[in-house]
Amino acid sequence: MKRRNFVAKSSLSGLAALLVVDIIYKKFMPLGYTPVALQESDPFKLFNKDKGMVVLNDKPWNIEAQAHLLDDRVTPNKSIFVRNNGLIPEDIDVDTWTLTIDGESVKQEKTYTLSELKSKFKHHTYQLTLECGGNGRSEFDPPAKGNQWTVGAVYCASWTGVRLRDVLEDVGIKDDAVYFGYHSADTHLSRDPTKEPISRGAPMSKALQDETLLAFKMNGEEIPLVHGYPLRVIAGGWPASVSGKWLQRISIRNIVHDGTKMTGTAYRVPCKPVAPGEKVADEDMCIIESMPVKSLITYPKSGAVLSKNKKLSIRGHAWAGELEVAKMEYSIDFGATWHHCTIEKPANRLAWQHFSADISFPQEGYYEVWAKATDSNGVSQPMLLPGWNPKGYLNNACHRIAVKIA
Ligand SMILES: Nc1nc2c(c(=O)[nH]1)N[C@H]1C(S)=C(S)[C@@H](COP(=O)(O)O)O[C@H]1N2
Ligand SMILES: [Mo]
Repeated sequence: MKRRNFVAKSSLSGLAALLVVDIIYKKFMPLGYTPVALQESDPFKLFNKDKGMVVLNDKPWNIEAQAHLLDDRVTPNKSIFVRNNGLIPEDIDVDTWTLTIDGESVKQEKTYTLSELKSKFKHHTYQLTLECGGNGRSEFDPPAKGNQWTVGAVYCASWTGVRLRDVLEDVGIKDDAVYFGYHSADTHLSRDPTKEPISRGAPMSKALQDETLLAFKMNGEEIPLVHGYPLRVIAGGWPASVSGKWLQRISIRNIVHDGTKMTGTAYRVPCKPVAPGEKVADEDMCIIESMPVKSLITYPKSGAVLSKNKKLSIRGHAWAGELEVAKMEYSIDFGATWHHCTIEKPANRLAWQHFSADISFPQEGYYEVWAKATDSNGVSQPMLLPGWNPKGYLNNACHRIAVKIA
């Protein structure tokens, strides 16, 4: 990994932001000098991540968790994956940070300071599952370009903020509004200020849900810089790309938002199933909305060795986009037979649900534990791969861990 490049290209204020505190005597610091704290540092330190996280890309930063790191009921920052399309903003000044609501379908454009947002509207806290649309991409064949996420691009944190709906009510929205689109402070990889790294959104029905927040806190604290400080739109249950970090502007559109990564193959899949590798016409691609049912065994870690005559207590989480998980099962015989897990109700709508089961193994040897969730519409996870699509989205195949009984 080219860590040195990263440091050299960052401005001094950017470095200060990463250090979290100001460099007091920065006027005496030699030009081009890298502070010791950063020389010694690595992405895990920069972003406060667990050493077990896996860096998939450093330009831009993309870092994923592993199943066993996601064992907490509410994911702590150290295990939260990082997905950036561009460069993390530098020089964030919360005192001058504003959010503007504009677009064809607002009665009149309006701008709020952060403190206005916080004081004018009621605060709400929800646990919300965010999964990258490309989570699981690494398994598709033919392979899809992009970050090769395995299973770790998902988390459920607790978010506190104001409802987007309440703010939109205050602004005044016209009857022809169909979509919202976000605009953020991150920089395009080319550093071209006229280009946005990403600008996505969702239909008004999603904007108006109780749980769609303009969040300023994650897990009860300021949102970490890399996760969108100081303001982020959060749309749980939808591809996490809808949850714009470093939020500066929301446009209320009278058309489907046409921002960067809303068109072509970006976050879109064939409307009807296609054969692997098949070319799909643009008009036959549909925008991903609610994410599919999925689950993750977070304990034990794959590769666990157990002694005979002992029961294994597995646990993990399951989620189903905008739906609830109705049933959770496990198999130790490659899906030939399935057994019930206990599945809890979600803390709130769009939060992942916790499951557990006690498993007995008939004899010594190698086993795989497979986990399968079924949503409230009766739709289950596929055992291996779901439908192929050009960019490798929506892989919700059953999670599998290896267990040895010795
Ligand atoms: N401004 C901005 N928002 C963004 C992105 C980005 O690159 N820039 N990436 C999106 C994508 S594709 C994902 S999967 C999530 C990742 O959120 P996380 O880094 O908190 O895990 O943020 C979304 N919001
Ligand atoms: Mo994503």
